[in-house]
Amino acid sequence: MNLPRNRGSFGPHLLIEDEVDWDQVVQINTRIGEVKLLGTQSSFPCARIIWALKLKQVQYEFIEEDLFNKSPLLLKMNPIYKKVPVLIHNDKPVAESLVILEYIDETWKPNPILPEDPYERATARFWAKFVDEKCVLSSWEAMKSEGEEKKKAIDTAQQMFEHLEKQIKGKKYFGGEQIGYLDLAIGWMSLWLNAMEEVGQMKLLVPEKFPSLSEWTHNFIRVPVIHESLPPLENVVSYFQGGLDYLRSLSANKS
Ligand SMILES: N[C@@H](CCC(=O)N[C@@H](CS)C(=O)NCC(=O)O)C(=O)O
Repeated sequence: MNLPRNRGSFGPHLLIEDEVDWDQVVQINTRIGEVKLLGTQSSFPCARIIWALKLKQVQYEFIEEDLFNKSPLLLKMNPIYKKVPVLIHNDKPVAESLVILEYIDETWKPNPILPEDPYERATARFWAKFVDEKCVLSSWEAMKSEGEEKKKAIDTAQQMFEHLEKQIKGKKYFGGEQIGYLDLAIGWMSLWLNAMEEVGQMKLLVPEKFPSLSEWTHNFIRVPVIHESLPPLENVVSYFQGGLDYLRSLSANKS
């Protein structure tokens, strides 16, 4: 196929001089289409998607959403949960960050983020679900509770972290030598957890208790694609503080 060699817009896998497979280029470019991400800069489910798109070198438009005044576009694109992130690919929405990660991996094949082996894929999905259902929620509980309740909540969160510590022990990344789907799912621990700790005035990821997990957060944050797209910590702190104040005002108004 005779096409102009406009190499700038394609990933490095297609940059080898004289070895360009133009059919593949056309195929990938057609799949790229128009990609939009509805999100907020301080949200970690959104960060997962930004990281994946950057790892895949997919061009996208970021549309910042005001969660206190949701846009008609968000309500139309995610009418069930009304939450960000939503990936809009050629006008079709995909919601839920872990689902979006899989969609991205299946749509843009180069630089795969999920393991190839079906069992390893299933295992990665299991732990990602565990992270959202157990680790994120227990950390949030620890952040928001007080007194005796807080002690219990910290203990519960740390019991959950124990499982991740065992998974990462002896490995650089959850994905092995490269960051993958599970690293992106757990990526919130590299910054958002610090913000929760600050807001909740507590320490959950104690390096002495979780040496491998703590080291992983440092390794993860050093990856350029991750590092360059992290929001400032103080923004995330005010994001969580704002969310917490809002929830407290709702429950105060109820009683
Ligand atoms: N399970 C969802 C969680 C998404 C989520 O909680 N998004 C928050 C921002 S971090 C949101 O949109 N909140 C608005 C709301 O709850 O009304 C995912 O992984 O995408």
